[in-house]
Amino acid sequence: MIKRLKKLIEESTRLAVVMHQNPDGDAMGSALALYEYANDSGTSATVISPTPINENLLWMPHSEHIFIFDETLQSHQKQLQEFDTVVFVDHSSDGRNGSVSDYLTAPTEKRVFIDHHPSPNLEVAIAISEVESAATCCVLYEIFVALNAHISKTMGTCLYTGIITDTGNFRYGKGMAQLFRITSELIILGIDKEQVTQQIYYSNTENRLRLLGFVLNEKMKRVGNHAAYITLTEQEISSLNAKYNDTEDFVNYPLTIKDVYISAIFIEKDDYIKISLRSRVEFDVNLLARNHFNGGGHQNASGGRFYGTLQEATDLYSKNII
Ligand SMILES: [Mn+2]
Repeated sequence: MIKRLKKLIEESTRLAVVMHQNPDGDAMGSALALYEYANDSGTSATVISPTPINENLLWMPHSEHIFIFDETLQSHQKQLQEFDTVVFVDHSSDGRNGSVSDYLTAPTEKRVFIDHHPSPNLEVAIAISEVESAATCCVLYEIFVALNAHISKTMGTCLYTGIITDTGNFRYGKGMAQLFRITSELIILGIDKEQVTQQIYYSNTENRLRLLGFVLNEKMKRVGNHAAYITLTEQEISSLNAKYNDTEDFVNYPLTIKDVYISAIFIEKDDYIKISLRSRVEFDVNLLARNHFNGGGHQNASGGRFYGTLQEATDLYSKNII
């Protein structure tokens, strides 16, 4: 399978590496490392993002070359038809890359996904799905090793970023033995671990921190003894001079309360409510997202959308977690 992947990349003249919407460190890390690998192999690769990149990830190597797809531009729609081969990274289900899939014309035989999410349903010729891995970056690292590829320091930095962001800096996730082994190998490679940590964990803006203070004080509610949730409107966010992206990771704060095991954040957008769900026990928030919130993800981290009012969304959540 991995040899077929290598052949597919080498035979491609225009390779698209597609990330999911609101790409996180793992999507960016795997896409940008693969970008460097492909270009080093003589294949012209382009990383495609369905939405703008969160500012706190723009320091990542090669991120200045990412193609931010805008569906409203016909020239962008046309550009997607130029790619003969596609690799989807860090997602493998329909709808996760917005409308990018709708405009790509590369045939199924030239499509690949590299992922670690359960229940893949994208139609591809090569499906690399490792649900026991903590990050897509771990899956990709093993692929590079199997291919005997040269892993540069910048590729290592990209992969390490995915590793720490998908595990909350080594706190949660599957495949921990693999994760620590790969981390050790990346450190031996000479990556600047400290630089990545600084960029990811010491990059708050003052406005984001003040928004967090407001959210924890005023907007966090408990459900029973073991769950909590946060609601927020875009108006509240902008009234504190913050941005939607500033809310990333807020959903994890209620989980740090001693007895809280399930957490959610509901953010009212123009025409729907964006939901992120987290748990730190057996409780499966992937199923919760799939069954009630038009989404999915992992057992302990998932997300979705709700078409209705904030009140209806939080009622549905409260009803289904107890
Ligand atoms: Mn991931």
